[in-house]
Amino acid sequence: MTVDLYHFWSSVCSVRCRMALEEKGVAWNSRYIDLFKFDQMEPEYLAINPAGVVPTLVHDGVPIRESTIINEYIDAAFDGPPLVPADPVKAARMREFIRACEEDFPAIVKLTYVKYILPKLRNRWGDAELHKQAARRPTRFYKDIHGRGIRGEIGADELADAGAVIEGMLDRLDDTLEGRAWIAGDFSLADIAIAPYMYRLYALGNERFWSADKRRNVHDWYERLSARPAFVTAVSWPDESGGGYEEVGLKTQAVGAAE
Ligand SMILES: N[C@@H](CCC(=O)N[C@@H](CS)C(=O)NCC(=O)O)C(=O)O
Repeated sequence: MTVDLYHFWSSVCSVRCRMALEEKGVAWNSRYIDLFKFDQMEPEYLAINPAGVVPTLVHDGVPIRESTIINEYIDAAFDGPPLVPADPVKAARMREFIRACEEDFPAIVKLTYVKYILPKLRNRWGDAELHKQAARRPTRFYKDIHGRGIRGEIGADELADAGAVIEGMLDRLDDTLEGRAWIAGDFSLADIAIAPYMYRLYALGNERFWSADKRRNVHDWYERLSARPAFVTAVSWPDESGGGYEEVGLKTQAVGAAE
């Protein structure tokens, strides 16, 4: 049996799948797709993921795409602790939460792009190359974000809107966690779906949004979440091009929620 994960160190969607694989105890091979070198648009990769995004899981030669679908697949296809609750109502709650996370994804991407990805790309490439690569993106979503980002068109208003979406996400998380340890009751793919967003917010210096006095439930849950070995392994994948988050002044390692 071969399990290959095409992924990138800091990609939130890749973190999701690394965490699910670790939680299940699946042995997997790393196929590194360097988004800062535009590997995601190489023909060999587009052949298994025409959208030119990571991650892709390839199990015995069969590609599975979309991080939340990959995680459902990982849970169903491999032995190990279940990551979908057996109770159908809890499973439905889990999927509702994951769907909401997907809807909030553009807000995380915008914030990330301006504050972290673009500075890293600019350290490596000039404007002409960045414009050229933005135009090559197979999806309208990334053509738009990368194109406007490079032209400096993702301005303060749009970032403030993204911030409001993230505040709403944290409120929803805090409400959902009232009286329970994990989002769907049992630890599940819902906790894994939002885990990398939290880590990214942490890296961007936003963990004050879940300080104990602001969002107590999120604060306590993040302490539990970030103590899980699978979380630590998933978020600690090295930046194989060097530099890591520190290169652009961000924090690196979350082991327990910071105040
Ligand atoms: N809905 C997809 C989204 C995948 C996605 O957008 N991945 C990002 C990294 S988190 C990516 O590959 N971006 C490519 C790029 O920036 O060109 C999933 O959940 O797998």
